[in-house]
Amino acid sequence: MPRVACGPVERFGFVGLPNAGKSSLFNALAGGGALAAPYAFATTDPNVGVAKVFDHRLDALAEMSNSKNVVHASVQFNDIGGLVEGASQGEGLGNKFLAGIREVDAIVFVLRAFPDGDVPGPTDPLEHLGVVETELSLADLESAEKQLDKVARVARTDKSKAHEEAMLRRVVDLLSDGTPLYKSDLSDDDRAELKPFFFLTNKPVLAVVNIGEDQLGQEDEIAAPVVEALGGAQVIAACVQLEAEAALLDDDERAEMLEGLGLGEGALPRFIQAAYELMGLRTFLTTGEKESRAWTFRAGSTAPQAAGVIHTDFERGFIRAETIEWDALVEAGSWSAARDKGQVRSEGKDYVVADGDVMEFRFNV
Ligand SMILES: Nc1nc2c(ncn2[C@@H]2O[C@H](COP(=O)(O)OP(=O)(O)O)[C@@H](O)[C@H]2O)c(=O)[nH]1
Ligand SMILES: [Mg+2]
Repeated sequence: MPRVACGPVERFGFVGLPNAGKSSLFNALAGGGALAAPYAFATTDPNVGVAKVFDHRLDALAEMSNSKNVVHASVQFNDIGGLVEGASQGEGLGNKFLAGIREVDAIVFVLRAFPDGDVPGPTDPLEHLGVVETELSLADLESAEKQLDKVARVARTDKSKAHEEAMLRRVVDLLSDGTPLYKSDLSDDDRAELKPFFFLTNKPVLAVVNIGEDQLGQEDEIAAPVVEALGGAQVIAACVQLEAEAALLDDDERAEMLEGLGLGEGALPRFIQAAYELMGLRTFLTTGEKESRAWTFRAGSTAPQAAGVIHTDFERGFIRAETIEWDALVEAGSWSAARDKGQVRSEGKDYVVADGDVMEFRFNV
C-alpha cells in the first residue's frame, strides 16, 4: 500500500513565563479548531494540539461545490510549560523545558501585558521577552562553546573544518553579547547552515502579546516595543482570555461575541496565518461535491510535488494538473463553466504551484 501523504507538518511551541497566557492560548486554539478529522500526527499528549487554518477561499469553494465534507489545513502547537529564570542552568523543570523547545520547528513567544492583581507576575511584555531571550541564549551559548571546542580541535589538522569553526566562533560571539541568533545579522544561508547544530534561537519566531480586556483598542501601542525589539518578526496583540472564551461558543455565537467587542474574526485566524507564513507554507485547494479541501505545500513546490501531498501515487504517475485560481473558479461557478470559458489551464511537471490554486490532477499508475 502506498503511503498517504499529509503534507508538511510544522510544530509550534509556546514559550513564556508562568501566567503569560500560554495555556489559555492553547485552549483558545484547541476550542476553536478541535477537529474530528484523523490527522496522521494525532497524539495522546495533552499538551499537543491541532488548529485549523481558517481559509475563506476554502469556504467559498465548498459553497460553490455544495461539498459534503470540508477539510481545512492545520498546524500543530505544543504548550511547552512555563520558563523560569535559571532554566538554562537546569533549574527546576529547566532541562525538560529546553528539551520541549528542541522538539518544535518554530517558537511562539507568549508575552503578558494584561494587568490583573490576582495573577502574579510582571505585566511588561518586554520584561517577559528579556527573561526568555536570556535563558534561550545562555542555553545556546553553552552548547555553542562545547561544539566549537570539538570542531576547533579537529580543525587543527583538518583544514576543511575551518569554515565550520569560523561560523561557530561567530555564533559564540553573538550569544556572548546577548544576541539570540534570530535577532542577529546572520543571513538566511548562514542560518540554514547552522541547522545541524540545533540552536534554540536559530528557530523562526513569532510573538503573541497578551493584552487585558481593558486594553482592547490599544493593541498597536502596547505591541510596539515588542515589534521593535524583535525587528521583523510577526507580533500579534490579542486578549487571549476573550479569545479562549469565544472559542467555547458555537460559530454564530462566537461571531456575535467577537463582533460585539469590535474584534472582527478575532485574532486567532491572524495568528494561525502568521504561523503558516513563517514556515513558508502555501495552500492549494481541491473541490468537488464529495469534498473541498485545503492542502499544505512548501513554497516553490512543482505540480508533481504538490500532487504528492495528496498521495504518493499522484506524484509518481503525474501527467498534468488542471489548474485555475480559486477566485476565477468561484466566479465561473463550476469546473465545467470555467472550462467552457477556457479559464482552466493544463499545467505540466515543471509548473510551480501558486498559493490559492485549485487543482485536479491527472495521473497514471
Ligand atoms: N485578565 C486576564 N487574565 C488572563 C488573560 N490571559 C490569561 N489570564 C489568566 O492568567 C492566568 C494564567 O494564564 P495561563 O494561560 O494559565 O498562563 P500560562 O502559565 O502561561 O499557561 C489564568 O488565571 C488566566 O485566566 C487575559 O487576557 N486577561
Ligand atoms: Mg500553562
